[in-house]
Amino acid sequence: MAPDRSVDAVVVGAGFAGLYMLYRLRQLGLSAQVFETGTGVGGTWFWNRYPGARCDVESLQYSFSFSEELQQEWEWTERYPAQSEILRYLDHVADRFDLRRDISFDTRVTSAIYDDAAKVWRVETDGGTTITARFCIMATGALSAARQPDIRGLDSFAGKWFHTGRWPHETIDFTGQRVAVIGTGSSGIQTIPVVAKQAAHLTVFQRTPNFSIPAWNGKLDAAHQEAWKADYAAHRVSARDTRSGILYEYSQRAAFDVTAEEREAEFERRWARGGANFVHSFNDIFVDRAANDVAAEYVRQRIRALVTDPMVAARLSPTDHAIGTKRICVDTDYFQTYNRDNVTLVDVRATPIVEVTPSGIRTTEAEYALDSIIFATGYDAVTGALGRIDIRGRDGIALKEQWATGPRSYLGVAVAGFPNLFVITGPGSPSVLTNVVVAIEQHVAWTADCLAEIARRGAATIEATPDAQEQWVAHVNEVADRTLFPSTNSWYMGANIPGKSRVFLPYVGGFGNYSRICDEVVSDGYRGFRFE
Ligand code: N01
Repeated sequence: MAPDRSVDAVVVGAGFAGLYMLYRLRQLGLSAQVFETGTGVGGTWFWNRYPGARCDVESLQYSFSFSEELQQEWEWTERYPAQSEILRYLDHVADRFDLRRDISFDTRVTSAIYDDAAKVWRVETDGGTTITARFCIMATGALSAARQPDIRGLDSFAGKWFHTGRWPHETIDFTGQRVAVIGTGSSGIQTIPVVAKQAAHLTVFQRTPNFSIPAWNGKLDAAHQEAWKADYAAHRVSARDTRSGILYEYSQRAAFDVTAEEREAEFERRWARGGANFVHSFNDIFVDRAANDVAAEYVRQRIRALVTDPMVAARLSPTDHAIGTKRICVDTDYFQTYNRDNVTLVDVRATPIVEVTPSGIRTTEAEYALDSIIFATGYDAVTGALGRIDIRGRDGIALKEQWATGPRSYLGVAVAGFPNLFVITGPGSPSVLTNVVVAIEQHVAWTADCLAEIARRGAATIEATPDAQEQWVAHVNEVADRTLFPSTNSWYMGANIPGKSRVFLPYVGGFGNYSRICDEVVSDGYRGFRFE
């Protein structure tokens, strides 16, 4: 079929990644079309409107650095930004840089097929549009493909049900209702305390307890914001040199280099400061089980102190995984919420959910009458959004088939056999282990520079070589195997999706190291890539 239109680049997604990519494409003088499923910009932050939704990276760091004017003019109000504030920020970015005119909203890309003869990507949408583009850039997000577990009987439920990652736009008021939350990851842990305050009764269905550190969120001090902004560029440079793209206090000491009292004091200090900084208390927490155990035990001790009922405290205490190997949660009053009279914790590992009935949820032990069910059951992470698009490279090979035994990419941004395809924060890059805005800016800038290089060389395409890809995949796995991450059944490992291969999805070698590798690849004449 003849395409409706032809552009230089198609971008899929208008979240942080898609917006910045569009900005950079325009700077290169390239024509671009962005497709976005939502009716507005924001990506993950457009959809995650659940009560309590908030970022656990601090506002002043979880923001774009590419425009000095933007970072100076935007005023953050809280230490950790609420979803509504991030969305306002992204709306402001879209308006300020006049980005909307190249974005088609309410449009899902269904396929992207490479035409080898014409050397273009043929992109189709659910609205029936076909567009061709030399470059296809996937800005589809690592945590955007919401996962709804297949629980028998859900269709029969007479009440309402929601997924945290696909929250409706109207205000949902749970006042007076009997509400269930299924799932106790970051989303569940944020929404539970807020919903508990509204609902007549809240029942939490927990399969695996999680480690969580208090956020101690609050209003951002104006003087602090001003001082930070006075030195913004330098803060950004320092952040980019760290392991996770965030200015945490990364300890240089190992847990057993200090006495038990010093260790305890360090955990106390970090707990009092709040946030994910806690897991950097010592530099061996992610690699040494004994070091990890002492940090984990400190948190369990805190849970026991916060939760009045010792049985409930025990149920809330994680013992099946090393702290940090599932994404550490950051909360406001999470554990204390279980001291409320209107909150019940159900351990669905001990008494699994059998079915949803018209009036509620039935476990192997009891039936719970409900008006609403909230699924905080997570995502088909990192590869899920790509898997929902029919992406085919040379010779019609499907990305999904090529990745059936685990994703294979070069630097997490390019895939052998898929010329001129770029994946922003793809598998095999630091992505979800970092401040994702920092990771996005680095990938987008790298991609933009690459497009400029293609033009300079007068090349038609760029493509990762199979050898470079295999070496990168081996390196990604080798680095992961030096840590405790693969020991845990987490979404980082694809373990939350039935049938998904067990591979550690992101690159754990550290953001600073990773971006140096990307720069070296470039200064080495795009080592591992082939221009045609
Ligand atoms: O998802 P999750 P999430 N029956 O996969 C449970 C980011 N994020 O949306 O562990 C019963 O972590 C599942 O149990 P188990 C952040 O990176 C950031 O909470 O598989 N339970 C688990 O408890 C985060 O890590 C922020 O045994 C079921 C939960 O559902 C990532 O997004 C806020 C079940 C899913 O937890 C994902 O977080 C929110 C079933 N059938 C999210 N299926 C901040 O910045 C699943 N579960 C603060």
